[in-house]
Amino acid sequence: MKHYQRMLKKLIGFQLHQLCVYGQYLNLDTDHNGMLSKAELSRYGTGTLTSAFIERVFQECLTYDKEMDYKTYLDFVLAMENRREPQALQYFFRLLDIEQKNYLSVFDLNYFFRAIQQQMKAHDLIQCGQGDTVVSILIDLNGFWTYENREVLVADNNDECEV
Ligand SMILES: [Ca+2]
Repeated sequence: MKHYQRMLKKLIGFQLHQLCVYGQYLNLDTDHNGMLSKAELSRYGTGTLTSAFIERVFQECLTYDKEMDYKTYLDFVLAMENRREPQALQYFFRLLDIEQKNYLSVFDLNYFFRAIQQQMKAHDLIQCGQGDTVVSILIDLNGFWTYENREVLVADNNDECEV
């Protein structure tokens, strides 16, 4: 019985999540044409994805007249929400490997890092409330790994709390 309840809870949670994802899609589609443009997708989440990354999504993923349909959006959301899963990492690797060499070169890393650099100002660093973490990641290898481990711990806790 408990097993059945847990399954039902999971199924309801999954369907609620699907509804949420579709609701987000409709919210992002501000011109109501049923598709997402680059500008519309750039408002995804906290609206802080770099234009360099959004550009790569539209270059590599299936689009129609440079607009994204719900199926492509769903693949994008699944990857974004499951960044630790091999399938998601393959999705991102395809986007990060700009010249399709099957490895990430300094050129690829610089391309994405520059975009972060260009978008971050001293004011952002102070206002974001995570300035110390950002500085630690950028200047100290130990800081980077500490942050990485913190993320894993938070994700593990979230797994246990999920519906
Ligand atoms: Ca639209």
